[in-house]
Amino acid sequence: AAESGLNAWLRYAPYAGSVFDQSKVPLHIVALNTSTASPVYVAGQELQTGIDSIFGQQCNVHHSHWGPSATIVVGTIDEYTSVYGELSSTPELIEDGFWLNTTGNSVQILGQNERGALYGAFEYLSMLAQANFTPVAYAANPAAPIRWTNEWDNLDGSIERGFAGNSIFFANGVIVSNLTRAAEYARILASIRINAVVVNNVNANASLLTPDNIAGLGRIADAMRPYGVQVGISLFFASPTSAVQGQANLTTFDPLDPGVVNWWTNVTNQIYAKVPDMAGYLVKANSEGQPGPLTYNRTLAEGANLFAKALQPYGGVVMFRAFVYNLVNESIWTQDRAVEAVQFFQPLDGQFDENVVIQIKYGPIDFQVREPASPLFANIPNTNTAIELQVTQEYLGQQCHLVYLPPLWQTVLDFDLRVDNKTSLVRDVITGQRFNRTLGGSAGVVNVGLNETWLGSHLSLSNLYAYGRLAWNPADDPTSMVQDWIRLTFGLDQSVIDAITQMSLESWPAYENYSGNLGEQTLTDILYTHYGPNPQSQENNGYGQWTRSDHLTVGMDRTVSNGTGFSGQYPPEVFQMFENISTTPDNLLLWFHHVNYTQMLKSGVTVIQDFYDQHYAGAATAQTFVSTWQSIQGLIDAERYSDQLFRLVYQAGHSLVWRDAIVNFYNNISGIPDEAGRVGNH
Ligand code: GCW
Repeated sequence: AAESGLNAWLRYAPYAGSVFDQSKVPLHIVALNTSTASPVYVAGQELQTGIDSIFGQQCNVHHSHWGPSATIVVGTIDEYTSVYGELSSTPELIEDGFWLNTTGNSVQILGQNERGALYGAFEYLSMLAQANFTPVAYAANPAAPIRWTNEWDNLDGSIERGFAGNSIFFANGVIVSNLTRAAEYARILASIRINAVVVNNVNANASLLTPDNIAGLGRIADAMRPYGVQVGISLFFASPTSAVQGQANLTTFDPLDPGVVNWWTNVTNQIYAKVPDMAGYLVKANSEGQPGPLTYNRTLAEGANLFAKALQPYGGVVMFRAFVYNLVNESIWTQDRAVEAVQFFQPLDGQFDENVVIQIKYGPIDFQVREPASPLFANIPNTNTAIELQVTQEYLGQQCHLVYLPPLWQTVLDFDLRVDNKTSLVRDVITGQRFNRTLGGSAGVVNVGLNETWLGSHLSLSNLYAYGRLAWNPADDPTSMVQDWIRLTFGLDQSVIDAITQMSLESWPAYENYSGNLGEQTLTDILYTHYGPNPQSQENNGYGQWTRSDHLTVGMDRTVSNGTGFSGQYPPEVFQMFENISTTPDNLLLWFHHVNYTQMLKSGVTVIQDFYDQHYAGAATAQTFVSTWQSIQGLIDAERYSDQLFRLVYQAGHSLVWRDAIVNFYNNISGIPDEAGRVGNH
């Protein structure tokens, strides 16, 4: 059905303009590969399907030289030149890049490799689907080689922090037999140039490594390979002692023990026998109860390099997570979970093998509505890095709230860390540009499920779409990304584009305003659900997501002069800015400073009054999403219209619950009245 969400933004809705114009779009497609499982072959099919669907025009697909009339040629640049001869000028392409030329009679879509050719085909189709017939000729290259998703799928089929049903990969401890959805997911990911998926949860289970499951991984890889998407897996560090059926059972998982080295080498060899192009391993070690090298007094680098050495002969990479922390004690003023990553990893800079990438969450805590950029990006210049973003809205409304995330991600990607007093944007660190690294990029925690919308709500797909675009080009613009996505998803009506653009761009600021502003973090239930307001739960827990609120004061003192010292983990210019209240931006004030509720903000109101005002403002904005959505009734299909309306009405109501919970909490604890008289008993 047109309403089905399975095609995501690859809907290829019929073109409303004049009849098919062959001078604009050639009738013949030449896909320069005859193997049906190759990305170039798939690109030919995709072009055929797309053009048929958009223009109602059937094209023929050829797989070798075809020349009598204009064609759309898709293939690798090498194959093209061997069939059609040299190009007049050779575009500069790196791995996965492509050349798109629509200026001539024929359209050229030429990849540096097969994957690049497929990306180019999707680019061309995206233009056609948006009725963009402007002649173009350009080379497009990725900013970084690592453009991965992480799926937190458990082998029993459940998904940690997944809000769209059960796994498309696993059920009952094994890989599902029908992998149609895995192939469909790969298609969607290829269209946004994602090149690998880590299919199982970072809280991993050793039983993934049974011979049967390794064979199952081979089937997943086979399903995704035609789209140029590779498979990676998360590893449980203590697998050698886990009595994995079909594997040796050791008495130690010490990364320096020769038997352990052998065990992982052997398992890695078994995996590559079934998945010859496996992307690599993702490892969460010594974090949140997971075992790791520290268990044996080995360093995190020794732990990471154990896997790096096993993968090295195959060209695989280890994504080693920086999300390593010990529980902290709130009664000690200087304890702070935020400082731990730099403490663990900075001393190891330079000790990781070349095929290790440290995967760093955007902020030092955990996917909060606002965090400063993780200082770890500034502290390991001799190590490959990737940023970890979260598409699944764990703390941010779990897909029941519209929250368009790129403006949040941009605050980190565009942040200038001023390493050595030089421009050092996070986005240039992860691409390897700033410190001259060849490996790096992005990992997005997506957690798609069997739900027909993939993520649980139609509008949340804009986050996945934009994640892919940012992985390719971390400087891409949130507004143009969401507008392309709207046109592809909901059509070309200008009022639809305007309405959804406005809601999307207002959504993250609104959510921040009603769920915890001024850098206080998302005041949700910290202990378990991470959903709905629970300001009380921020205190007295070992997780360190504290606000240190009492009847007079609020905020975490992360200064060097009087607090946890976190601000000192940034290079000098940034440290100076965050160390001083006068130069700390209001939106991070309570992240860095412990102040009186009566502290004056740069905006000219007190902290407590700003809590009241912004929580009211944020919830008020959420009310407008309903009427804005209603303004496009009839301009999009009824099914998606009503499905999303239901969610927006819910969000509007829940935003009031958020607002009232938080303003009442602070009104009670501080006893300070709201100047506007909205809060408390009157
Ligand atoms: O955000 C927290 C989540 C955990 C998650 C962990 C992590 C997979 O609440 O569910 O575990 O982070 O990123 O490892």
